[in-house]
Amino acid sequence: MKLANLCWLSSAVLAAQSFLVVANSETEEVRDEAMKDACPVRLESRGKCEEGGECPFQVSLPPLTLQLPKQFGRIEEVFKEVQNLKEIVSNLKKCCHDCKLQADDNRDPGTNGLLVPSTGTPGEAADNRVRELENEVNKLSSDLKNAKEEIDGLHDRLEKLNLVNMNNIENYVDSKVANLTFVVNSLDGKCSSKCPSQEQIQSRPVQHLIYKDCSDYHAIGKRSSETYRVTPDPKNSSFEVYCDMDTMGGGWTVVQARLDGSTNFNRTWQEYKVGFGNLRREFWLGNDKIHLLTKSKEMILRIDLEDFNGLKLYALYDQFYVGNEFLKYRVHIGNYNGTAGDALHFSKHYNHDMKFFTTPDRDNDRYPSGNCGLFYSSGWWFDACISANLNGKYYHQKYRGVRNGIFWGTWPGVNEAHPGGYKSSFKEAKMMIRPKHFKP
Ligand SMILES: *[C@@H]1O[C@H](CO)[C@@H](O)[C@H](O)[C@H]1NC(C)=O
Ligand SMILES: *[C@@H]1O[C@H](CO)[C@@H](O)[C@H](O)[C@H]1NC(C)=O
Ligand SMILES: *[C@@H]1O[C@H](CO)[C@@H](O)[C@H](O)[C@H]1NC(C)=O
Ligand SMILES: *[C@@H]1O[C@H](CO)[C@@H](O)[C@H](O)[C@H]1NC(C)=O
Ligand SMILES: [Ca+2]
Repeated sequence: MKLANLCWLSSAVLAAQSFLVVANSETEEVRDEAMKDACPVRLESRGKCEEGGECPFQVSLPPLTLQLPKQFGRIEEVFKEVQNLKEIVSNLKKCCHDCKLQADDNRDPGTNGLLVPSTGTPGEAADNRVRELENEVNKLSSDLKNAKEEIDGLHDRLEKLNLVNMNNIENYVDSKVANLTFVVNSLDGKCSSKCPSQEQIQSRPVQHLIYKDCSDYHAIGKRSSETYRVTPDPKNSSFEVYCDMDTMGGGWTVVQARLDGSTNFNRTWQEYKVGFGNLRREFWLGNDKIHLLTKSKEMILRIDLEDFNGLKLYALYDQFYVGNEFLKYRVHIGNYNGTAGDALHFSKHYNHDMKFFTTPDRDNDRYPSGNCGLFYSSGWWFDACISANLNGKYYHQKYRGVRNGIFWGTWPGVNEAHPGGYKSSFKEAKMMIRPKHFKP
């Protein structure tokens, strides 16, 4: 029974380790011949057990054949891999050793032969290596220098291109917009004069749901000077304007007014952009709005001035266009007509036509060593700097010092003033626009 147990035990242990065991664990009778194949453990007696001595029994265990699970097939691969790893590790070790020796060598050249294969002495080898490295570094740094020079060159060219192109583009866009405005307006005129049906439609009030400027209110019979809502660009916002329905047939959209000094005109770019002041008193309509108004129709400009002596004069310009903010609100001023003199085109050296807008915080003027807007505390289309400035400080009487008041360079008596003497100021100033093809 002991042996059967042994057999069962061994098979159980093996089975527990998930081995397939050929031996049969069910064997009970070891001596049973039929079972011999199943559990071929043999027990032979060689006599009787002596008391206190050894038992003359002999157990023969059969050779064991174990079927290993297929995962064990990998063992071979693993062995190979381990072998490889061992080799790599030993190479690394050797390398490390070499490195150490090399490092020692560099500190103390010529003490060791374990260097890179070389025909010369170890010291020479080190020198060669250093020289090689030096050469490489030199080559790299000269390459880098070349690259830097090339980049700098490209950068310069790019900057030049930028400047040239920006100026070209600005001029191009400016002239195109002016041209287009002109073409569209002349087409408008042709259509309304040649198509009676169109005229009929235009006489209907429904046609005037959108009022682009004050002349459209005039066209539907509005004759009182006051604020109206206009939409110069149907795709853009509408806003309030003050309409002058009295001067020279009316229909004027007022873009600037001075009459009592109640509004400060020493303002920032942003304030001139959106406009400021009180539409019924003193104000700047706003450069964005002036742009939209002068873009929607070809406009003329009228400037009315009155001094403290009661002298009233005007200037009329047959074109007035202000570019958008990207073009720094560059102004286009047409030909002059009127009584106040052409101060906007004063001379070759003082000419406000085609000038950018400048404010105390944004210098786009033609005066290289300073900001005209800051000097004259005003936002204006400065040259270098002024022959006219209607946004200057409001003085209630003559003043001395910097000529930073409202200024019109062709006003009677202006040139007789001494540099340090009194300067005349203005009681009222007004700028307003109306479509060129307006018919009262
Ligand atoms: C518009 O452009 C044409 C040429 O394309 C030119 O002849 C004409 O004078 C321009 N008109 C204006 C108002 O600039
Ligand atoms: C105008 O405003 C600027 C700041 O934008 C200021 O430095 C300057 O003193 C002002 N000028 C006057 C006359 O108030
Ligand atoms: C409206 O007009 C302003 C001023 O020119 C411009 O900055 C803005 O982009 C316009 N908006 C649209 C929707 O066209
Ligand atoms: C100037 O304006 C007056 C009045 O509107 C007009 O009679 C005259 O023809 C204009 N002169 C020129 C050169 O346009
Ligand atoms: Ca300047």
